[in-house]
Amino acid sequence: MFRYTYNTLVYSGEAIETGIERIAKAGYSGVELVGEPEQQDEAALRSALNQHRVAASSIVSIYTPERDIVSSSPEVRANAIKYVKGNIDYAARLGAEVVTFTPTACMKIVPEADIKQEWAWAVDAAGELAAYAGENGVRLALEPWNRYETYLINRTEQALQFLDEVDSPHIGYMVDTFHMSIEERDIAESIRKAGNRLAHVHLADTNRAAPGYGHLDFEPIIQAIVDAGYKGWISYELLPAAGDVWGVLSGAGAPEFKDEYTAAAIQHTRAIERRLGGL
Ligand code: LER
Ligand code: MN
Repeated sequence: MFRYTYNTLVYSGEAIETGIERIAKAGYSGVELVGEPEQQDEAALRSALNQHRVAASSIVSIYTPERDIVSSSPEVRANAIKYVKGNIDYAARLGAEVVTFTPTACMKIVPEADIKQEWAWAVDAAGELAAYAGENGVRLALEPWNRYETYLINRTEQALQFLDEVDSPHIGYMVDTFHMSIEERDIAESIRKAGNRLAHVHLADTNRAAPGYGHLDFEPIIQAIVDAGYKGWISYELLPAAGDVWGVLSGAGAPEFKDEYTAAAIQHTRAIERRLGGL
């Protein structure tokens, strides 16, 4: 049986305790936290985690333009490294296993500097951050993003090349089926290629709604994750259907991502687990 967690990005506008209670009721054993430690009440968070017996599974880093690992500005690059280290500290304090890593600001879709130089900055930063993660008992997960959110690492083959160059056990490859449905030829095949380098999983359907609300066939994907021997968390990172990934969350909100999708997402994958023989 997988360990399931739900990304609280879509719970914006409510107290963290409310989200954790909802997640626990729906049968999850983990909660995926937004990488904004300074905006979160850690005492309230810890108490809700204890009360509902839910683990902090993972931290999703938020790469704003001020946190761009490959910015042409040395100050911004340094700030991005400091930011990810802060998320690693946060993960270590809460016992979360994984921090997500992508070496560009989200929705920056053209390079500022020479792309070979950007790649080299990214490899250096990932090496430094992976070492820091290892010292703190945390692992980084390199998440390729689709072409509308980044230009540097969009596909599995690029991510695996990057990981070869970083060459650290403290950073692995991350699946996000929404991005992969845009960029990969065969999602299951790409997961098989990543094999034991798999470090974290984001499931979402083709429209970023809960699995089952779009047109992705999750069965071969789940089978490939199992065949990879993956023992980490399965997270649902579901987001509203909008080009501006973050803007819509601070607007009117998206109520279906709360009770309806939280319950539907885990039920959908558990049904696949049962069909595949109670993995
Ligand atoms: C973050 O996990 C992600 O998948 C990005 O699309 C967020 O912009
Ligand atoms: Mn993701």
